[in-house]
Formats: sequence, C-alpha cells, structure tokens
Amino acid sequence: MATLLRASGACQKAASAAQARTFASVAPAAASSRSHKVVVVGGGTAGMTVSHQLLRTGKFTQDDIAIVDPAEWHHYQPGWTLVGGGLKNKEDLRQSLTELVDPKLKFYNEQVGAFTPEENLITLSNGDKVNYEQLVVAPGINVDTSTIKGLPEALADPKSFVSTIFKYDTCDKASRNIKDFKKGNAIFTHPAGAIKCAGAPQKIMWLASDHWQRAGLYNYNDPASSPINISFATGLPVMFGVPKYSATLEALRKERNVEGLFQHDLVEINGDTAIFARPDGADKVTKKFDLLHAVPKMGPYAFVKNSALADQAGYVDVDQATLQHKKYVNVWSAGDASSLPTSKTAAAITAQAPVLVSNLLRRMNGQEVEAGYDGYTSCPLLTEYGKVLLAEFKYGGVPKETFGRLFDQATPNRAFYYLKKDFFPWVYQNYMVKGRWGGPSGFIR
Ligand code: UQ1
Repeated sequence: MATLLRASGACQKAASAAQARTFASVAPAAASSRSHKVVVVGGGTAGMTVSHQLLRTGKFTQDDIAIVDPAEWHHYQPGWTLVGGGLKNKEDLRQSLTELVDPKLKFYNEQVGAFTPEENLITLSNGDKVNYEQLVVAPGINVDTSTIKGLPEALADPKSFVSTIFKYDTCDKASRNIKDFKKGNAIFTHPAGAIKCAGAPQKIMWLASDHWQRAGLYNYNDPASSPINISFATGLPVMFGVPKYSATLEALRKERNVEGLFQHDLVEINGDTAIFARPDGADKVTKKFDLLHAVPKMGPYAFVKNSALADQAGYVDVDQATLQHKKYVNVWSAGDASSLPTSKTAAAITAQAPVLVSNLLRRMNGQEVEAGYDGYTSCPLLTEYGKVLLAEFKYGGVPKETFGRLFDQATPNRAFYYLKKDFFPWVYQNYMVKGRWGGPSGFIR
C-alpha cells in the first residue's frame, strides 16, 4: 500500500513537472509562482516543527509556506538508540515525508543548490529558483562516515562487528552485533568535535554492557574473569559536557569497570585495529577490537558551509537568543545546522521552534524580535535497561530541570526510562512534527 501511494505520488510529480515545463515554454514568467512568504529548508525535526507551527498560527494560506528537502523519509532519530538496544524496529520510527507535510504547504522534494540571500532566493539543484520573504535554514548536519578511514567499508560488511546507531542503515546492525557478541574487546567511541545527541555514544554502551551482564558474559564486579572487556574511547576529556551529569556517569563508568580512554579520537579502522589520534601531536594509539561501535564525525553540509549564511565553522550564523541571522534579517535557523552553542537534540528544538516562529512573525509585522531562547536542551541518557538519567540544561551547561523538584535528575530513574522509550517517540510522531508539542511546556493549544 505504502509503495503504491509513493508510486502514485511520483507519477503526480512527474505530471506536474511536465505541466510546468509546458507553461514555462509559453510564458517564462511562470517561475514567479515559485515565490513564498516563508521557505523552510529541511524536512527534519526543526524544519517540520517550525513549518507546522507557522501553519497552525492561521496566518498563512495554501502554498504561502514551502518546505525543501530531497528525502523520501522523515526519521525519529532519537529512537535509533532504542533500535540499537533491541527495543524498537527502525521502520516504526520513520514517516513518509510526502504524507507528513501538511497539504497546505508547498513541498519541493529537491536538494538546495545555492543560497542567494541578497536577492531573497534559493536555487534548487534542478536549477529552479525559489523566492522568499523569510527563509528558515534547518537542513541538519552531515553524519559523515568517511571521516573515519575504513569505516564505510566496515559498516557495509554484514559479517563485521562494526556498527553505528547514528545511521538508519546500521542502527539495527548494532543490535545484532551486541546480541551475537560473546567474547573479546568491545570498544565504543565518541569523536572529538560537535555531534548531534552527545549522549548516544555512551547510551548504546550502557545498554550493551547491561545486556552482557545479564547474559553472564560481563561481570561488573569482576571484569578480569569476564569473557568481554569494555572500553569507552572518547575525543573528550570527560564523560559528558555538563559537570553535574558527568560526575554520575564517571562514577558509573568506574563502578562498572569500563575502561576510560579520554582524548582518544577514532580516525581509522584497519581490520581489527582501531587507531586513535591524541591531542597536541602525540603519537597515535592503536587498540585491537572484536566489537566496535563507532560514531562518525559530523559537520555542516557543504551547501550551507560554502554559503554566505555560514559562520567560520560552517553553521548558519544566528543570534543565540533570537535565532535571527546576524547579517540577513529575514533568515532564521534552528536545530543541528544552526550556530546555536548548545547540545544538538530534538528536545532543544522543542524550545527553539516557538522562539523562531514568534520572531519570524514579529519581523513580518515590523515588530522588534525578542530574546527568547536560553539554550535549553536535554539528553535522556539510558544507563541500563529500565533506567534513564534525564540531563536538561541551558547555555553554559547550567541545569534547567523540568522535574528537578520531584526527582534528582542526575540519578537514573525508571519513570524517565518510560518517557524516553514510549512517551517521547509517541508525542514526537503524533504531535511534535505536527507543530503541537512544546517540550517541557507541554501540548500546544
Ligand atoms: C522532549 O520534548 C522531546 O521531544 C519529544 C524529547 O524527545 C527527543 C526529549 O528527549 C525531551 C527531554 C523532551 C523534553 C520534554 C520533557 C517533558 C522533559
């Protein structure tokens, strides 16, 4: 059925493209119909949440807002850790983008080729030009497996014990690897540099270690006589960027006898050898592994990085409190592609989207923008099957906890586990991407 629907969608697209060409040959000015009040680049978490929140204000009519994204599927990426832990099927965490985009929105199922902010237009990779009054740039970041030499090949080999939960294709391989693994060195990595969901590299390790402990293959209290050894090799100097939560996680690491290889940045995989770069030009370190969970380096897509919208690092250069571009006043950004100096998560977007929407509307009405975003982000950190530590913080790594008066959120807790496993995936797919979920502030209208 889904295939049928997709196929008929593709036919419609082909038909309307043919029609557009016919009109274009008669009247070249037809291109001006590709002009919208708001163009949103990206149909991921930030793009869908912002577009649908804008639409729900009731201030826009058919095709006033356009979304640009070349993808076929919209994924609930925070769920891929649960897939790696054998708790979800990856197919249940995706929705067809064509079906998800509200019919009142114009959907360009295309890649962006270039931004021309001086002329308020973008060029699609098929050459079409699209004009806007306001532009929201939210294409996410590139999880680039080729940043680690040998990783693409190791991931593609179905027999290898190398996986990553950061890719749709291999998040289920992680689960199979963990279940099939009986003996040897298991290494879990976390790269140096900014990544999305900075807790995930260790969430999958905590789930795996719990699984092996229950299977009698790993004994927290006696690792020397356990068939499996576990190492966490991280490019960072600490377990987590926020001291309050890092303290708990470091204590857990020691309690569970997981080897901590700090400031070890995976740069190459060669057979069963993992090669790590060290800071300050120190010699590389090599380690033998039998199971490797690798996290690729991530960074801005080239079409953003090489554009006039980017800051030095290649992210969309926006004000950290208003989400307005620092140079182009009708350009906005949220989510992973933005320069916002906070941890890149879906939870962060629950707080960013309403600020962006409100300021974009204020700008359209000629009002001043407001400083509304404090950097809120969150990481529900699975520490075992049945427990989650709910890290919530704002700019500067200052805790900003929703349930802080009820629970010590740094202590892993069963209620948070069900929030992460059942409630968030449900509220995301049914409310958040439809513009009806405000995160810690609850449902919208
Ligand atoms: C949240 O709203 C959300 O979106 C569905 C998540 O999913 C990825 C989260 O992880 C978190 C922490 C929130 C924040 C909401 C509450 C109630 C703490």
